[in-house]
Amino acid sequence: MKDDLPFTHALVGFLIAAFAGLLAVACETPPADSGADTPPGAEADAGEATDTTAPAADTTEQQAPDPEAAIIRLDPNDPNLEVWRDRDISNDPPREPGPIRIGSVLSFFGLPIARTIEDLVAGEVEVAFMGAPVDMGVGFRGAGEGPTALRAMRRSTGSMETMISWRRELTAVDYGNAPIDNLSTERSMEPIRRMVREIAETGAIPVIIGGDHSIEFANVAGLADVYGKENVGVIHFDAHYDAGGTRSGHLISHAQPVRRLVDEGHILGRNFIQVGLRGSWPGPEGFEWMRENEFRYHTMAEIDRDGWATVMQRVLDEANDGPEYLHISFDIDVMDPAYTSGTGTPVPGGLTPREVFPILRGLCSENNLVGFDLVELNPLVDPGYTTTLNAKQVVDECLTGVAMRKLGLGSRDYLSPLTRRDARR
Ligand SMILES: [Mn+2]
Repeated sequence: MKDDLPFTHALVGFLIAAFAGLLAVACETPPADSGADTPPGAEADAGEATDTTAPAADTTEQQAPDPEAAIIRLDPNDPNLEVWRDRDISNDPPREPGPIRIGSVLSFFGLPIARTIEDLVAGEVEVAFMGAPVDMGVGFRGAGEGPTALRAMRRSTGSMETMISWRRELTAVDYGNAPIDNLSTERSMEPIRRMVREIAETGAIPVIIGGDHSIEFANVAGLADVYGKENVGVIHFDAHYDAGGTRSGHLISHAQPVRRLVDEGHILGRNFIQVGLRGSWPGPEGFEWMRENEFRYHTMAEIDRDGWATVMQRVLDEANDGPEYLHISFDIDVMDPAYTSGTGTPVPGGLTPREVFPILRGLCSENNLVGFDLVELNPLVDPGYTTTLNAKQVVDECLTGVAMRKLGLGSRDYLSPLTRRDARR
């Protein structure tokens, strides 16, 4: 009998909590339309839909539940409250600044490692990879392992399409991972943004490997800090538009970075170009919001009707008709799940590698690329490493484009004469 007591207590506690919950629901007024959008059938979607159950302001005599009362606050007296924010380099041996080559340590594409801003400057680094292993923005584990998976991939770069090896043409390093709070997407944004800013301030291109798509906010805000608000355009490759409204009160998750960037004034809607949208989200409200904000977007429906060749030219032309600086945010789920099952919210009917690789070379060679992120790679659900392999190639094609531009070959049509039939002697 004694053993049953804790269970009885728990049961009573549960019943009280359940009753209080019912009461709270009964007291709630219907949610006001606050920009949150829920499409038909969104509940059944894989998790990027927004939540519209937030209580509206209550002016009646009935007491609305106080959302603050349910929040367990951070302990302000924890001596470790903020220490995670800075990368600890105190144990590094004294050395001259500059990129470090360490034989067997895994790094993106086997690149040398940089630890400090001084390393980036001394090495005249042009491209600095960084990991941003956030996965709370999806709501489950896995995307945070993306940087580790990509570092473990084979190191080869370049391809016979162009016969250009970006690793030979560009000075690139692995700048390590951004410090994040594993338990909070909100708290992780600032240190990622700071690290992006550090890299961009040296003139290098940050290539940020996620991590879930919440980091697009930190990445683009960090670039806008350096290049100026409204001076950066973004190509957002994604099955989802990621401009959802408030979600259980949260203003950042992998479904919301675009909305925050526009709402905070970092990027103008008309400088956002969305490619690959499909599935059940967003519904009409989301598309109306994009139209009001002058977004340019290309759905899979448009691609299916007009053909990829046509839509690809449209996107490349639109990218040339924008601000001086360009960031590309590439959600691996823009590609079809046949190629990218290893991601959190796959949607059938996506792009193929054959479609994605040339547009990335074109965009990265024709534009002044100042940032690139690859997000939503989840190696824990990637049997056969198919997704990781494609993710690596996505990054590779973009940097090939950057190298093409440096070599004066910046053109969407450029291919090596050696691999073109029409150039055969
Ligand atoms: Mn996304």
